[in-house]
Amino acid sequence: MTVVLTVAPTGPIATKRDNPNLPTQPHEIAEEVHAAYQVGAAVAHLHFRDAADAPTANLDIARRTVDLIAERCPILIQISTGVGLSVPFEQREALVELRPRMATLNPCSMSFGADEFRNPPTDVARLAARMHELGVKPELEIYDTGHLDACLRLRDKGLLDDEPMQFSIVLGVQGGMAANADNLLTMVRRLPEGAVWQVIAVGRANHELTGIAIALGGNVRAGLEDTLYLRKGELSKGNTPLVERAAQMAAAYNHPLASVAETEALLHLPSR
Ligand code: KMH
Ligand code: ZN
Repeated sequence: MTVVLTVAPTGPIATKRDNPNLPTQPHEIAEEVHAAYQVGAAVAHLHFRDAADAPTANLDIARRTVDLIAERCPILIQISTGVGLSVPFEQREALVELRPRMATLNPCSMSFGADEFRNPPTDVARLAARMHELGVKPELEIYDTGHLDACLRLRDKGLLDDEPMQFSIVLGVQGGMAANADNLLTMVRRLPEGAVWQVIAVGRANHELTGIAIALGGNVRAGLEDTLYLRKGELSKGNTPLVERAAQMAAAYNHPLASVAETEALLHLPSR
């Protein structure tokens, strides 16, 4: 049983004030992704920042970052269409025009900490259809049981590539499910037959839930998007210590990390 390890180096919320090792600029992100690839990550989940470090869907910045990564390693690129809470949906959805191998699809609006994450149903359906047209594999971000149901409705309307469906079970966002094993198990049990899934455990429970997900046969994500700390009170010195820790956990459970080629095959990624 292999584990697909995704690095999420940046995210939409944290700043260098929260952790000075957060990569925000294209060359910084590319260096961190390359280091993650070298310790076993097969997928890079990307958010972009402008010159002032604010979240952006700017296509030039996105293209530059993806190119810098491609110069360094063949890791699979997954662009976040979540982008940032203040970025309009029309800008977010344009990122899939770059035709990354994968992109996230957030099916529902929700509270997100003190803010709102707006994913109106008609916009989500349009983005799903466009990703389907472009051959961009969706990673479905589910923060609650109703989000899974929304994805199944999109599938039933023929708007999703369901061979196989790929889910991120997101735990620990204030506004979504709390980060505990009970919620993770509930979601895993509800997934459709044949689905591929990973856990995204935000905050303090990141380490424990990553371990539980590996034990259950799931995939995992590691990086500063999900936790800024290696352990309580100790900021992670970049993404590599978090990615290494997840890789070590997979090794301890005897679940080898999936290579890029194995991940492409597992997810039936359309070739480029
Ligand atoms: N930031 C995570 C809570 C996305 O980028 O589309 C969820 C996430 C979603 O990674
Ligand atoms: Zn993200």
